[in-house]
Amino acid sequence: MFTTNNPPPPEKAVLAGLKTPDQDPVLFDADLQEMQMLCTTAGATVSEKIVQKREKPNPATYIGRGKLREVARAMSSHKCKTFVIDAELALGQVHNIEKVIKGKVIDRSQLILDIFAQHARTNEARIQVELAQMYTLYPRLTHAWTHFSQQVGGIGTRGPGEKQLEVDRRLVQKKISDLKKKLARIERSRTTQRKSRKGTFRVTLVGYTNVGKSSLLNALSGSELLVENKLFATLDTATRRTYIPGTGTVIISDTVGFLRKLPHHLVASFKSTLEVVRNANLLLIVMDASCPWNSHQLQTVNDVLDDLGAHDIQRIHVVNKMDLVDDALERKKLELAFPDAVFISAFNHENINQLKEIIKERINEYEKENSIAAIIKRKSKELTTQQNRYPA
Ligand SMILES: Nc1nc2c(ncn2[C@@H]2O[C@H](COP(=O)(O)OP(=O)(O)OP(=O)(O)O)[C@@H](O)[C@H]2O)c(=O)[nH]1
Ligand SMILES: [Mg+2]
Repeated sequence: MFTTNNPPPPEKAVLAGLKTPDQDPVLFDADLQEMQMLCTTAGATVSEKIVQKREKPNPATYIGRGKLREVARAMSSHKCKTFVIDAELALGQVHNIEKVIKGKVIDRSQLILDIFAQHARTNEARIQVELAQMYTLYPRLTHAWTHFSQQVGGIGTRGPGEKQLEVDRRLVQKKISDLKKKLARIERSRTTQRKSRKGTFRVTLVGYTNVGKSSLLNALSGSELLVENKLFATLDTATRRTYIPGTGTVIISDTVGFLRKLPHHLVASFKSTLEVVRNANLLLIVMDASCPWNSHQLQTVNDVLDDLGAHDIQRIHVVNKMDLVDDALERKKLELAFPDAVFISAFNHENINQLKEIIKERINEYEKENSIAAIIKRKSKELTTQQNRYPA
């Protein structure tokens, strides 16, 4: 008997988005294109994109019922069973949509969680993804039972149902607390490692997903971290030591990429991984020169950094993938849009030495400021001792 090891054909999906009058049209296009890239990353090809213009979402089905029937027709003509929607759906909406399309519907959070689950390689990343899944499951559990008792109602839906809900909720709560304990243990061992590296200057790479953070870490340190044309290729913090001529060794860390409308449970679960952002002496904010909405992406990055409490850490803006911009006018536009940035290519090493030079200057300034701060601290301590010895 012959067996073939061909991988299964990619799952097909119909993708839809809702355009409301209060939305920025540029951001709407960016979001929909991003959803398509998320689908590809998750392993599905988008057979058709459907856009509905509406004043506001339909509370029962999110997009209108007529449009939903159009989705169902598209799914049947493309022979696909998956409908992906650029929205956060309530469980009731999931049920109502699935009844019409006779297939499964996936919302933005679910799609992102699925990618994170596929890409989690280390123990810590797996625990963080599981924690985010539990956080998502918890309110849905309550909703599922409430929904059930409202729908069926009356005799038979009280006692045992409520008890079952209580049992399920307690199980999820217990799981959440176990996962948090495991993460705390990993975090403690990381704090010990960090203490042993105390004194070395710490540079952390941050930025939107797929802009080339891991590629830049490789270019700066000669490492070979995984680089992929996929969203969220990196979920773990990789740390490397590298030599910056004129100053010595620095520690450079790579981080998980950011995304607009990232499910907040996910950010909460990845907080300990992102500690490396708060503990940095210098942030390199990496951007993609070839992305038409890079300034919107920068806004998202700044918002997440504020959320993480990293607003006062000094930063260098780095515009990467300059090898993809040959047009002189386009280069000029980028220089005007990001006047204080360094323009590089991690791919062909354009301006990597210039970037190292700028990092060196920042380290020198930091050390100067630190030594001035140390002198002020020492002098004020001496003054206090003197005042205590010779009170007026
Ligand atoms: N042309 C070009 N492509 C680049 C450059 N830097 C990175 N890339 C490509 O961009 C894609 C993403 O690169 P990564 O380094 O994985 O990006 P990342 O920011 O670490 O992505 P995530 O970990 O998924 O958030 C890959 O296909 C890289 O080959 C560059 O300077 N020029
Ligand atoms: Mg990466």
